Amino acid sequence: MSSLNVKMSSNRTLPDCNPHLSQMPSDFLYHLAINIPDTQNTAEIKKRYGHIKVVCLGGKDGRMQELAKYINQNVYNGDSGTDYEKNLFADGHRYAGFMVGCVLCVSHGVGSSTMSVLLHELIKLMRYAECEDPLFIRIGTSGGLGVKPGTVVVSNRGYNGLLRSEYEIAILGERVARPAIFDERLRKKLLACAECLNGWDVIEGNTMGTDCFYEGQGRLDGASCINAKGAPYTVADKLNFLKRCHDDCGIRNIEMEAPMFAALTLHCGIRAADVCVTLLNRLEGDQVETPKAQLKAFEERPFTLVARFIKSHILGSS
Ligand code: R2B
Ligand code: URA
Repeated sequence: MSSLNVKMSSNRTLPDCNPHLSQMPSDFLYHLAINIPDTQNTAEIKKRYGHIKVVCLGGKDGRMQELAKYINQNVYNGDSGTDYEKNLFADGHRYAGFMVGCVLCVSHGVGSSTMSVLLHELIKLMRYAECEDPLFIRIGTSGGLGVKPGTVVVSNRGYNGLLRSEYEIAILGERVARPAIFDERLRKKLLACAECLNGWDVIEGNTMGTDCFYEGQGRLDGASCINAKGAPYTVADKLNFLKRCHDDCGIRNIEMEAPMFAALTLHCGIRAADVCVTLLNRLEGDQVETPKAQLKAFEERPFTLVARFIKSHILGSS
């Protein structure tokens, strides 16, 4: 079912990442406000979510609602037969989720901590619903490195701010580092959908995901701009760092979730991809000043690629 050879529990397609789950009689997915009253009989949740094949994730509620609309129009020719405007996770007041056919579009907020809470609960939801090999695709925005604004980057690996391709987390007071690699098969299929696009590029590259938008991404325009030695860092320091990212690590874009997203999905046996449009070239500046209309057009680029992928590889018609 996945690129990882995970051991399955006996009664469902659940990788054995948490042996406690099978001992829990019920499970409340708190941030989604979804109750699993009987973990041994999940027929109801299977009826609602068991057909999901792709989970699309993006930062903003509104963008995910737009994506559901876009998929209804462009994948299902306006006739998905689903109420794609209904926010399924409204009662949790944290994230928004919209179902369109076999696709679930969910917002994850900014950064790894908010997205990881969501991922834990969504992965469990997919498992309780016995979804078969659901694909998780993040559709996001990012800062580019040496690429034209508007370029879409399909990530190979995530890199953290220390330029390591891993996600580091403290578990029980100890450092745990997990590899941050996206699924190769899914990445290749997405890249193959990039033919004949209207004047914009889709490239493969590594993606740095930081915990801080400002100093973490080497910006000079945050409330603070101070290096590890306690001194202000300069334009030259920033450019040196960004060039190292580009030349030594093959990083082509910077956002705030890639290492965690790659690592947690790989660890849990979920095939995942990160597809982000670049809003600016970070070698040329820090401020995101993309005009509203341009931002909308740029944000639609990953929609186009992912919709093509779903149409040809998931629904099998192009
Ligand atoms: C890209 O954009 C957001 C920050 O503005 C963050 O979620 C990300 O990864
Ligand atoms: N999102 C980021 O995290 N960084 C950018 O530069 C732009 C969008």
